[in-house]
Amino acid sequence: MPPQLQAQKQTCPRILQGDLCALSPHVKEFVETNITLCQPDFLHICDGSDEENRVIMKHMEEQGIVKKLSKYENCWLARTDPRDVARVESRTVIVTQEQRDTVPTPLNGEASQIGQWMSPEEFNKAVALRFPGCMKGRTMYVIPFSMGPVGSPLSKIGVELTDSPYVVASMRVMTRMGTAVLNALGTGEFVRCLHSVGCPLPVKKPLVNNWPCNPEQTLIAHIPDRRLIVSFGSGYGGNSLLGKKCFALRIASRIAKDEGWLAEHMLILGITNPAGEKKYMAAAFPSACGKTNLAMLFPTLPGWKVECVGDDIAWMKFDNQGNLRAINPENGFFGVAPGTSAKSNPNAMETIMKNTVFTNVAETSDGGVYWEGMDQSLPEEITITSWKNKPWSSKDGEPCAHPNSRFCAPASQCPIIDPQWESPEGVPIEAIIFGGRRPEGVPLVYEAFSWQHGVFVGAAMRSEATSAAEHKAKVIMHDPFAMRPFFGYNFGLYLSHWLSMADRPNAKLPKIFHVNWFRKSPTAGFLWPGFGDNIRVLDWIFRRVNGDAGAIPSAVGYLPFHGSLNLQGLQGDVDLNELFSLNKEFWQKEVEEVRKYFTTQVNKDLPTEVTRQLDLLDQRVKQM
Ligand code: TSX
Ligand code: MN
Repeated sequence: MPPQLQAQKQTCPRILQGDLCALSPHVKEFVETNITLCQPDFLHICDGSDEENRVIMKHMEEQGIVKKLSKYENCWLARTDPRDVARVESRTVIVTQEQRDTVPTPLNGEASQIGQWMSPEEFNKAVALRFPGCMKGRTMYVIPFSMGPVGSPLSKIGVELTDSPYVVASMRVMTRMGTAVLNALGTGEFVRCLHSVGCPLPVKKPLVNNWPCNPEQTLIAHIPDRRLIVSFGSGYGGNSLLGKKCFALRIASRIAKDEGWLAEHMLILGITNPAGEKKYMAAAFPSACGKTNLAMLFPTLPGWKVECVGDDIAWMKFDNQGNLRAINPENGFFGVAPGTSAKSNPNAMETIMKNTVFTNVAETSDGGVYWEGMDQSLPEEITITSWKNKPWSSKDGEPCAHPNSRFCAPASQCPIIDPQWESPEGVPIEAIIFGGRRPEGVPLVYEAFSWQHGVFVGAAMRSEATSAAEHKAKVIMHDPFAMRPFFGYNFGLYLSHWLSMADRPNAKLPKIFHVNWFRKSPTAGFLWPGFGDNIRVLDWIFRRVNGDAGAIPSAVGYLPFHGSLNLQGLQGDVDLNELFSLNKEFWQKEVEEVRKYFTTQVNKDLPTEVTRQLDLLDQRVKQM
């Protein structure tokens, strides 16, 4: 312990719940060290019970942090400080001895777009500037949590210390939390997670919406070598629910590299054909592609059934039989609310009717929720209060809900949750799907020629996004494997790790596909109806995996053979020629853009096999 901390007055917090001495020595030491550092007035060791949750929600209600939504059962609305509404990439870092362990060194001293490094020295300084006394006047909650079903060989345990009751309530939904986890942990290893909103009491400035945060000093740091996550200044989502992006993606991707498995930003779905045959697929999409909607698809093709295992993260490991087994490490959905409707995702709408924490959505005068794209007309007498807690009318020109507003709901409540979703051995993945929002040039679906080609397809992923907040223009951004903000180590090494799966002696490598629901015609709108009709694409993928759907090789990969996509009963007509057309000039530009990205951003860490796959694509495009 640094001497300046030793000199500080040692005070013991009053214990509100739990028994410090009953914790395993490692957990106890982690808690005590951070009590000394953060100096909370109270300590609460979470047991995960209903009663505990009831008390915490009531306590937050009294403090004006959340409001009960009378229209539903046990649903709550939180409004944040408008400065704390999203993950902050600019303040998210990975701490390693060498910079190159975190990020590839870009060419010509450019800044890396695939992660941010901080040195251990700088990290120590940053902690010393922020954490001493940061929980004064507050309660430190100890949250033991399991990512994955408690006791599964694929699961991992974490302990989050936080001074935010909102985090406790959300972690209870998003993870398995409480006494059962401490029992499963025993004296074993766990990921250490420390979180503070960075607002000791009494507050220096009045709070906005009773939402404590410290945007000037926000920092989310990951120390993979120490299996440690340290987050300060933000109470929001991925910044504060440390089991999710910080643990299940960034830290887990590093653990997965060390242990020979994959931690990915992927949904997992089960799909059953009319003959009753079932397969599981995993899919990675950048934001704004409707990942949660696909995870809960309501198919338009008769006889098909889709069931949901997870909507965001997949942990996948080859078993002894060589099958790729996947679990969803999460226990809930932390989904974007705007755009979710009875049309786009009826299953999500049903999931969020009880036991759900909403954040930054609008509220109706009858105690319900509302947002853009909910697609529900309201009775005339109902009025709306915006996420900023102001009366709202559609003429205001501002959205009623924040575009990044969320629902946080238990996965078990999803009407189509898969019967195997908590299976400790995981579900067998037979297809991996990459996708992007590509208005131009990229066909509805194609299949990679090989595992190596598939890894290249993942590495070359791009998607349309609204660029930084300053300008609203749409740009096509690189988002390899939909992991750009979530890599826990050097992306070049990550690619080598993916390629190395092909060297496993008995691995049954899933086929890899790329889909694009968002191609537009030069004259009119979207070429593909999307949503429930995406089952037609999944059906083709299903039959490709079984070896009974036709395909023709093209420059980019295998395309569906003419007539092999089931279009029976499709409302309106689809211009298949346009939807699948390949344009030589477009793909030449795409190759050059991807080459530029690989050369400048991945530089010396790009595996030669990925360069080879790019060269092969280049040659095939030249022969078009
Ligand atoms: O989620 C979407 N999916 C996947 C569904 C399983 N969205 C919404 C994206 C925003 C998060 C889509 N939007 C999809 C899609 O497949 N496709 C589109 C584009 C689109 C929008 C509207 C129509 C067609 C395509 N048609 C009409 O509105 C009638
Ligand atoms: Mn996500």
